[in-house]
Amino acid sequence: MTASTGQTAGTPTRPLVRYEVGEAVATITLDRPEAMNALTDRLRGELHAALRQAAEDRSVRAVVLTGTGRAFCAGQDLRELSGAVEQGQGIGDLVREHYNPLVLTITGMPKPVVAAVNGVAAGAGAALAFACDFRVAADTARFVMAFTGIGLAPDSGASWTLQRLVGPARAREMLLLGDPVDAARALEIGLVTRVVPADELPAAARELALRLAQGPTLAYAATKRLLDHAAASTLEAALDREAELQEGLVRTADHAAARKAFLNKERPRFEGR
Ligand code: T3D
Repeated sequence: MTASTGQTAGTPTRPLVRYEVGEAVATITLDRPEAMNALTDRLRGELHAALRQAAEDRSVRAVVLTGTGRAFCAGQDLRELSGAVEQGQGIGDLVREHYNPLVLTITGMPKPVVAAVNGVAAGAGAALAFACDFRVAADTARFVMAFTGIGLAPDSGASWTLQRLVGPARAREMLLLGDPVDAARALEIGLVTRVVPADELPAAARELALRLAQGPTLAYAATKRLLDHAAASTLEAALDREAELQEGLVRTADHAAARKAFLNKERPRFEGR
């Protein structure tokens, strides 16, 4: 088990992101419930550090991203944003330097990421959940594409991810109208994988993450890369890329073990290598 320290320049502060590892699953918890886990500069920094730690730690084979309290994440902290805008800070650079790397670290994570959406997910907070491989939601969760509500357009990849998850018409409706989409509707439109009673969410998300953590990690990483590549390529290019990655995977210990297990009519034991 490890946890972030939240220490900055000798001033002890409570961490805003908790990082815990157990049974090859890293659980990253946004822990600023008093402001619905809204993203401040510090929280984004701690989140990025936790995501990078999970990406780099080869003993971690699946990741859960969740929040404390009644929100998953309410997006950009609007109090901090007001201060920044009033001081003349450019938002384009903030998005490029702070939000985009977060999204790319999640989508580029070489292991599966499960969002355990424990409550409201708004704006960039919802976009973080969309960047994950799975979304398991509490029945109390809701998604609010809050961008236009504050006179902004989607960022953090929501214009890209949402329409791939629910189709262009529904994405357009959600992004233009900004009406909350509750958990039941989210399940209906394919935005989430599963909805469970709120008190069962941690166990349900962990169960999925544990299953993934016992799987062929390198094959999962390759599958994610192939899907992302195929989303912006021709069939010919996708076929080429499949052949290229398959070439590497066929040499892995996990593939050798699975081949042997199949021939012996046994269940394979994957070690993620
Ligand atoms: O580069 C950039 O910085 C731009 C990037 C933008 C990316 C974005 O994420 S834009 C979208 C930003 N987020 C929002 O606009 C969402 C704002 N919040 C809401 O719409 C609602 O609060 C929620 C739908 C999330 C939840 O509604 P509800 O009724 O359940 O709760 P509430 O009463 O509105 O909020 C509870 C508390 O959380 C409240 O604080 P208080 O009054 O009890 O002290 C509220 O101010 C605080 N809170 C909620 N969202 C934010 C927030 N505080 C700061 N920033 C927030 N985003």
